[in-house]
Order: sequence, then structure tokens, then C-alpha cells
Amino acid sequence: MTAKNRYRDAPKNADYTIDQRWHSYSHEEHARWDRLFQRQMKILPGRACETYLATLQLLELSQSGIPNFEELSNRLEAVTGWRVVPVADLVPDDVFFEHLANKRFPAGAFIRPEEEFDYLQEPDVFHDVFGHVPMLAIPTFAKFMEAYGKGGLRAEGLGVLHHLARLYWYTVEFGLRQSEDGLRIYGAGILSSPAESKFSLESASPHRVRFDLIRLMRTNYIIDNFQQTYFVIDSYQQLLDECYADFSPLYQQVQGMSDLEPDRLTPGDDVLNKGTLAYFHEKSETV
Ligand code: HBI
Ligand code: FE
Repeated sequence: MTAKNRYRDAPKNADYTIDQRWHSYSHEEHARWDRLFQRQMKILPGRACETYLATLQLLELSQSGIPNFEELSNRLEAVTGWRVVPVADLVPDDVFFEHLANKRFPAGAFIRPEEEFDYLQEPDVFHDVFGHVPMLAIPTFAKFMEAYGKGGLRAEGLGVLHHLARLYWYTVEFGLRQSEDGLRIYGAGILSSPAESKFSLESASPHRVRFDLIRLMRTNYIIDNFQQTYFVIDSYQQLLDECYADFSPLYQQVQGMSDLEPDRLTPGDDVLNKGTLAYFHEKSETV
């Protein structure tokens, strides 16, 4: 089997960026991007946030192979000032926050191998560029991501990164939003997953709870399965407004509170849907 991620040993700069070496992608790798793209575009209309779908066109993301990050960044920069920088894998939190604070999104340069076509844990180019990058062409959301990066750098020394990571997880990765036509997806982890694109909106299993910043920061999450609770925002402006404030008083407040398990509802939740958790009960029985 070929090395899963041939960029892993690539020489990297101090900020962990590497050379995308766009000409080194094989025909099969470009074709795999196209197949992943086509599959999602059959599922996302009517499920993904309309603004997200519009930015795919704006950025000329399509089934024409793995994008060249330089060309993609020139289009993205013209809209919100952000650029996409190639990295080999997850980068240390402080490096990640530094990039976001400077309007650079670190995107995996590798594409998942055929044997992980349906799911992989590491962020590959399809998850990052198809899931995250279009959201950075939405000005309000892009401002939120920049504020998140700056907040992360400030939080470094406070020992509260796990609270910030939960905020990222339940919004940027697995967030839903209200729209006039019902719930819509904006989280990259859902946008890049065919099964979770349907599960997050249509399954009776998960809880769906209106966004509450402290509640998110208290809630644990699982990384290798669907979410048991999805949090719903009213708008990206709400996300920006709530997160633009200085977090220090919030950290004090949340540090005195217990963690919450993702399968539990808690008094004070504004519950849109009390889930059956049937999907998770079945899974635990099939151990
Ligand atoms: N690195 N390349 C990359 N991509 C991520 O999404 C990422 C990361 N490092 C850390 C991280 N995400 C999370 O821990 C954030 O919540 C900080
Ligand atoms: Fe991600």
C-alpha cells in the first residue's frame, strides 16, 4: 500500500507549512477529489447552508481535481483576505491559532487513500478545502475564525484550550444553523461527510439544542463517530457577536462548572429536538 500521507515527511517551515507540490498529484488523486465532490453535491443542496453553497461557485471549487492552493488563495483573498496554506497533518494548537489569527487556514495537502474513501480521522484536503475553506469566503464567519485564532493565542497560558476546542468542535466542525427553510449545515465535519450530512438533520437520534456558549464549552465530544448533540445558531453574526467579547470572565465561570457528557440534556437547554439516541444504543449493543 502506498504511504497513506506522502506529505508527512515533507520538509516543513517553522510555521509547519509545506510546499503543496500541486503537480505531484496523480490522475487517481485528482479523480478521487472529483468523486468525493460529486457525491457531496448530490447530498448537500437543501441540506447545506445556502451561503456555503454559493461560495463554492465563488471560489470555483468544482470537480476539476484537487485545487491549487495558490490559485484558490488568490480568489479567497479577494473576498475576505484569507489564504489557504498547505500543511502535512495536524499542527500544534499554538501554530494553528497563529495561522487563524493571521487569516491563514492550514489545509491538509494529502488526499485520503481509496481504502478510507468514506471516512478518515485526519483532516485531508477534501475535509479542509471542501468543508472549511468555503466558509472563509463568508465575511462574518471569516471574522469569527480570525477572532477564534486570536482568542486561542490569548487562552494559551490560561489552561482553557479544551474549552475553546469544544467551541470549535460544536460550531466550525459540527455546527448547524437555523434558516427560514429549516435547519442547515455549516460545520465542515458534516459538510465533508455524506452519512453525517443526512444524520445530523434527519435522524431522530441526536439531540439538537440552541447555541449557548457556556454550554458548548462544558460539553465533551467524541471524535470517531456522529455527534450525539448538535448545537444550532441563528446566524453567523450571532456566533461572531457572542465570541467577539473577551472570554476571560467566561473562563472563570466555566472552570467552576462540571463537564457535560454529549448524550445528556441539561436543565436550561433550549431544546429543539430531544433525541432518542437510538443510533448510539444500537451501536453499543453491537459491540
Ligand atoms: N491542525 N492542521 C490542523 N487542522 C486543524 O483543524 C487543527 C490543527 N491543530 C489543532 C486543532 N485543529 C484543534 O485542536 C483546534 O481546536 C485548536
Ligand atoms: Fe476540520
